[in-house]
Amino acid sequence: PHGTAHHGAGPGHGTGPDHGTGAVVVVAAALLDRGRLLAARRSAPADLAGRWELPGGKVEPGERPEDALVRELREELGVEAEPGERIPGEWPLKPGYVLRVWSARLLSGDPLPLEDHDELRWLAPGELDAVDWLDQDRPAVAEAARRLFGA
Ligand code: 523
Repeated sequence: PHGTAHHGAGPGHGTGPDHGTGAVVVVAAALLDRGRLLAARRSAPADLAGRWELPGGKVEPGERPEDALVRELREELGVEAEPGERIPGEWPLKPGYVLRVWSARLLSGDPLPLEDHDELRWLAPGELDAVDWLDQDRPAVAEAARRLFGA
């Protein structure tokens, strides 16, 4: 999450624009392994710390969203993952930022909270309400669960 685009780059400047609205696209993974979904607890910033999210980050200029997803999972969790289907929908974050979600399959590595997180949990389909998701992630998690778990 510490690429060149992140220093002083505001919405629509430098960081991967959404072709259409000008919003910055934040990609996140519904990362699956053995039928469970990974939830990650944010350690920063203060207003988000302690809440749980689908891991991901901002798309950099010229970067494909799927590539951004792979990069973020490598940086933040130390794993290799393969993006799958896009979860239909787009969820507003702070002004000028939108969240888009892809399913992803764990290829190798055991996720560790290397950056941005202080705890990780693999959730079985019946456990999705067990963590305090960020408000903006809730509808994305629900849609991902519907599609991936038939929940
Ligand atoms: N969210 C969010 N949910 C969610 C993600 C991956 C991100 O609400 N599942 C928000 C949190 C931030 C913004 O989107 O307001 C950017 O996410 P962040 O900080 O994880 O993106 P990075 O890692 O690209 O950003 P830097 O650490 O600043 O480089």
